[in-house]
Formats: sequence, C-alpha cells, structure tokens
Amino acid sequence: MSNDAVKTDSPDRALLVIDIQNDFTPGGALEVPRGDEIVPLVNQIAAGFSNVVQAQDWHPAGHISFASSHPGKEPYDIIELPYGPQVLWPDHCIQGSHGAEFHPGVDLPHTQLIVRKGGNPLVDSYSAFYEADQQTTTGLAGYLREKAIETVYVVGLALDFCVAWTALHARREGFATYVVLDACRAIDNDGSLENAMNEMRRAGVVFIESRQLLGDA
Ligand code: VGL
Ligand code: ZN
Repeated sequence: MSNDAVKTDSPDRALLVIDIQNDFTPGGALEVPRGDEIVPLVNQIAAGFSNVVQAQDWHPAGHISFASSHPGKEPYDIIELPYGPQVLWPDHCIQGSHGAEFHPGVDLPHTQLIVRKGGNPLVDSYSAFYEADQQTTTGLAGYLREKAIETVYVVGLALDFCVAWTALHARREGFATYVVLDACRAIDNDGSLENAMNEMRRAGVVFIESRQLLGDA
C-alpha cells in the first residue's frame, strides 16, 4: 500500500456496504445491471476497514413498494404515498427468501452490524439511516456516533437509490461522506442516476474511486 492511500482502518472511519443481495444482482427480481461486478472489489476495500456495516433490504410480503400491492400498477410506475412519491418495484428482498440473502460472493466476516430496513409494510426505506418518511430512524446514526465514527465510505447497490439516500442521510447526520463510485452500480431508471448524483453533490458528498482507498493510484 502506498503512503498516499487513505488510512481506512482508523477507528473513526466506517465502510457502509449497501444491499449487495441476490435480488439486486443479475438473475434477481430487481436486478441492477452488472451489480455482481462490484463484489470482489467491495471485499477488497472492506479488508482495509476495521469498521464495516452492511445494509440489507428486508421487506415483508405485500410491501407497499411492490407494484403487485397496487392493482393496475406496473413496476417502475410512480405513485403518491403519505410520505411522498414512491417508485413501484417488482417484489424483491422478501424477508427470509433467497433473493434477500447477500450475494454468495460477499465475503465480509468482520462486519460488525447488519442493518435491516424496509420492514414496515407501509413505508419504504432506501436509506440505511431513515425510512422514506425521513423521520423513522434505524438507529444507525446513533450507533456510529457512539463508536465515535466521523467519516463514512459508502459502496453497493443501487447507486441511484439506496446508496444515494444513505449518503444523503449520512451528510444530514454530520458525517464526512464518500461514495466509492466504481464499487457501486446503478438502476438508472428515467434520469434517476443523474438526479441522485446532483443531489449528493449538492449535499457535500465526495465521489472517489477505489484506487484512492487501495493505494495503487
Ligand atoms: C433498492 C429499490 C428498492 C436499492 C431497494 O437497494 O437500491 N432499490 N429497494
Ligand atoms: Zn426495497
């Protein structure tokens, strides 16, 4: 590792690994194009961190974000819910299903905390910090603060949904926030990627590439 690599193993830094689950990788119910490609890189990045948190999308059957819960609606339609607009998705990441399991290539034995989200049948939760009502907390910010973590690095799926919302909420909670772009893949539905990138930039999220962490730049 060269001297200019970031010291990711310092105790005030955490890696947040978002939703690398079977349903978000090719062959899954809500596949993110080339979502599986990031798995070896994420393993390699994570090996340098002493603090690793994983997020796991974890919905009950019949979840409000599923198009199948809304007669006449199709996946990717957008509806208005009490907490705002909701993209409707294929049924995915149902609690206890194979699709909800982490991708078999994910090798993160030192993960300290797994945050399951999306369990409220009536509220979606892209972010690992807050449900889509922007109020109901998962407890993650408190966990990170109790561990005196100041900086988070975010990787995973999907860049334009769960990674972006997690990064935005990390900023809102006052964490220095980096998104490692080559360790993410996007759904990119109807401008979602460009919008997410703009929102993250506006919020002060910093975009980096994995070589800045791995030290082979
Ligand atoms: C996600 C859509 C629905 C994600 C989760 O992990 O980005 N996207 N649920
Ligand atoms: Zn979901």
